[in-house]
Amino acid sequence: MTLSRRLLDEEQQHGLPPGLSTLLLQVGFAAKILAREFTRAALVGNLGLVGDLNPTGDAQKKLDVFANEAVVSVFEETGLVAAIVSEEMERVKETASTGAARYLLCIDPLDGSSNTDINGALGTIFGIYKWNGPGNVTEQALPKCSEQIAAGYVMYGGSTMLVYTAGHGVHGFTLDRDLGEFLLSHDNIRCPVRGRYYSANVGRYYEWPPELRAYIEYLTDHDPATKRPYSLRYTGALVADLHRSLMEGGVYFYPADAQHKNGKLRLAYECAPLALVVEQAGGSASTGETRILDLQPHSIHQQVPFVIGSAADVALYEHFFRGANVSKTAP
Ligand code: FDP
Repeated sequence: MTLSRRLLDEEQQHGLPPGLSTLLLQVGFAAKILAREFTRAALVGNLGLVGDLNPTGDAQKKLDVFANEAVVSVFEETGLVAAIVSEEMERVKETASTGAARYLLCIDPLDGSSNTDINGALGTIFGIYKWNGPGNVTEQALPKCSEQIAAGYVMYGGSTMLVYTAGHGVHGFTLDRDLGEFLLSHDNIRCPVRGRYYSANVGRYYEWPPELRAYIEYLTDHDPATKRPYSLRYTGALVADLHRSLMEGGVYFYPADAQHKNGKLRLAYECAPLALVVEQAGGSASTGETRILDLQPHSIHQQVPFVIGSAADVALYEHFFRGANVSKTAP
């Protein structure tokens, strides 16, 4: 089943808001453009740095710039998007159709930039909100995370996958390059309640508080009854690590550390969209203290501490994070 056919069915069954399926199809179109460029980047001189920093201080890669320009033009041409918040743009971008358009798009065009030059997995993350018409653009571009009406990601790995939710479960599509179509490969994805994997930059272990170090001690302790030790999987791309947790169970976390006092990951276009996807699949996502979808962003590039994945694994992280138990025992 193609993406367009699946969206048509969802529209008939659940009555999606007008134009939403067009936007989700455009995600697919953008993904095809990006997948093609990522595949040939090494051959056409499109790897490496531009020389600038993005709004949160990361060195911009040529592919970051390409991906941003591609998604902006693909969504602008729909006439459905009033404003775009992107990791690569300092300010909210108002489109030519701001007056009439219905939606706000929050997007990380290229997740996992450090992987571009080593042929590693990459991603695109997006969240869609209703746009409430004229008014202060900056204020309107900061809706509460729970107001997202659709979200998802694209993963560029061994194959290119598009995973989305429009509030009726989570569905995964794989790009058939010969057909040029995304085909349904993972219908109604459910995140296992508990996994065997954890994903984190453990190189920052000594920058984490004792509560989190105790959590790592717990995960890596030997106890076959609770399937420990957990195995470490960290690709450098949030989308790829999250995808593993979503499919097979497990947990990804990026807490605050010495370099990232408020966490590293961006709330509007990384944490909130993935939180909606994972919750729709039965998992959870929080800062360690507060559910991500309950947050109200105060700025478009706001960073937060982040934990996401299987419900029981996130709950265990939160238990340790609260300092409820800094010994190596579980709740
Ligand atoms: P990147 O900066 O390379 O785009 O989005 C932020 C992110 O990657 C995540 O995809 C990834 O999990 C994390 O940051 C990697 O950060 P570290 O290099 O600090 O581990």
